[in-house]
Amino acid sequence: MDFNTKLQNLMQANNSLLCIGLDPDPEKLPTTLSGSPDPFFDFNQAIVDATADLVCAYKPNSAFYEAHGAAGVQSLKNITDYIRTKYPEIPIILDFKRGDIGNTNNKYAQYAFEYLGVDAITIQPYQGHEAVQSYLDYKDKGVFILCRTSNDGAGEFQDLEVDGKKLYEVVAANVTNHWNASGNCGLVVGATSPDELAKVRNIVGDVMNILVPGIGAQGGDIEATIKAGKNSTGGGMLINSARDILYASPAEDFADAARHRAKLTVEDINKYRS
Ligand code: OMP
Repeated sequence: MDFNTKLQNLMQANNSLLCIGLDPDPEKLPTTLSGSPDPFFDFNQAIVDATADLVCAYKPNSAFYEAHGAAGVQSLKNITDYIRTKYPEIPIILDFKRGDIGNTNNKYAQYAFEYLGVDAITIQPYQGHEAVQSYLDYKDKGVFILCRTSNDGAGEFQDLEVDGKKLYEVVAANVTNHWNASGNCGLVVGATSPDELAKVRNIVGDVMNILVPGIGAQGGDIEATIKAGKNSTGGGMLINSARDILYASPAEDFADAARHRAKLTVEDINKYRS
């Protein structure tokens, strides 16, 4: 089953646009996990088991695993294998924001789609359409392209004017009109800039999925985000939250607390979808 169908099915089944970021940080993990041979796996497994019926996807960010070398990459492999086996209906998006010449992108794609077996990835568009074709050729996989990011300095390049348009608007238009021949592209737009999100939705039309990080720990407003980014059926967005849910409690009850926070987040999101 291709990524978009898998995502759509789960959005409907769970009535959810929530994507939980699996970004384990050793300094924030409950001390009860400190004796474990793979604390990241145990933490992620508990979070996934507690929230599987509340999400439309999980998004592990590769940095949190790569930072710990081979053991970290093994933890990432362990949790992606676990989700694919125990919850095959849940899409996994590897957040790694790669981008290089095509010959090198082939290898990044092999790592993500074949070694880890994830359903979708995030990439950066700086090297252009020809270079990212390596990813787009995996027609069953989702490819989320950075468009207008959530960080404070996002505008330094992304808001530059090119032929009367902002660079992020050019990215949105090119992806929609030229990159999406197989229908497997999505865009990343931060929840911290709802005006830009509304412009991107306007450019991409109704069908394209937009991955929206920046609610929760980064302070993005859920009402403004949903109103700006939803499509005509109240969907077409994956609203990502990591720290706010993962670390809702620092204690042994962390998974229950994460479930509670995730449930409130889904309810809050759904208030503004219709
Ligand atoms: P929290 O701020 O903890 O909810 O995590 C946000 C996650 O989304 C992190 O993994 C970020 O790397 C990622 N992210 C952004 O925060 N801003 C962006 O513009 C893009 C991403 C992303 O591509 O997911």
